[in-house]
Amino acid sequence: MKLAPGSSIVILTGAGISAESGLRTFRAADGLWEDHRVEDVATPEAFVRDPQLVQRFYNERRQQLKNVQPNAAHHALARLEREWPGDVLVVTQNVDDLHDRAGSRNLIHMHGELLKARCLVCGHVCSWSDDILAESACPSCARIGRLRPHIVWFGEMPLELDRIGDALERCHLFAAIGTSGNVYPAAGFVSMVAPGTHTLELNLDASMVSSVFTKCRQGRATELVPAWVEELLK
Ligand code: BV8
Repeated sequence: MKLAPGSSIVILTGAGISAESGLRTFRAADGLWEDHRVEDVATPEAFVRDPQLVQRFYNERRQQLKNVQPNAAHHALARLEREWPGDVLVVTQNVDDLHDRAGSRNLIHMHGELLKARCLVCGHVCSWSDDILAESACPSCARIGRLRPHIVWFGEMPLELDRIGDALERCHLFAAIGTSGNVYPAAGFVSMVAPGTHTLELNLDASMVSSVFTKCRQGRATELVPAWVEELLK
């Protein structure tokens, strides 16, 4: 793929880019956690109904982050951002910190971050690497037991959609990596780019929106992504 230097690139990533780091994807676990459908745990209603269950779901996943590392695909995207003579924006659906640890800076976590907590009283968002407990206090307003994961649940508004929409309209290349195209509005991004924009899907299997992309490559992210970055930078 030949792209003029200075072209801008937007890359959407999903759970598949973190799979080879050992973090389970949603579909692989057929969307189940402790016999609950993820869609039933990752919702504001679930948090009201059973806050301890929802906190435990995120506390366990937050703890998991301490045992995993970014993989070659995360590192390749950070290299692309450093070496490409144009804008590179990574928009991730993932709530892990693997892109951050790989060195991606121009990065949007559109579904929030496991390593952040948000206060239900004052709205303060802070870094949070341990369990969120009933006795946890907000560092800003000091309220006890009013912290939630800074995560976008189903039915909630994803973050920074305006900034993402602008980048999609302006980009010359849109790539989606490791996402099944089930979850909106992320799955609709490929249809938001300007006519004539190159679109590429890198994924283990076909996704729900593969037919919309001008090019699809199937395989593991740790193989496809470094090879694709090498091709672009050549
Ligand atoms: C919104 C944080 C309005 C949580 C997530 C009914 C009621 C309410 C809402 C809806 C409804 N019907 C539809 C909706 C909209 C809903 C939605 O899309 N639901 C789906 C289930 C139908 N969306 C929302 O609610 C969103 N908000 O709509 O608000 C709105 C609309 C427009 C504009 C403004 C406002 C909010 C969605 C965010 C939910 N939160 N994450 C948490 O993590 O706990 S979503 C969560 O699931 C992930 O973040 C991720 O986005 C999604 C999982 O998707 P993927 O990342 O694609 O992962 P998946 O496992 O599915 O696929 C992995 C892929 O990788 C596979 O294809 C596989 O082949 C591939 N793969 C595997 N291994 C590898 C690999 N590829 C390469 N290499 C490998 N090694």
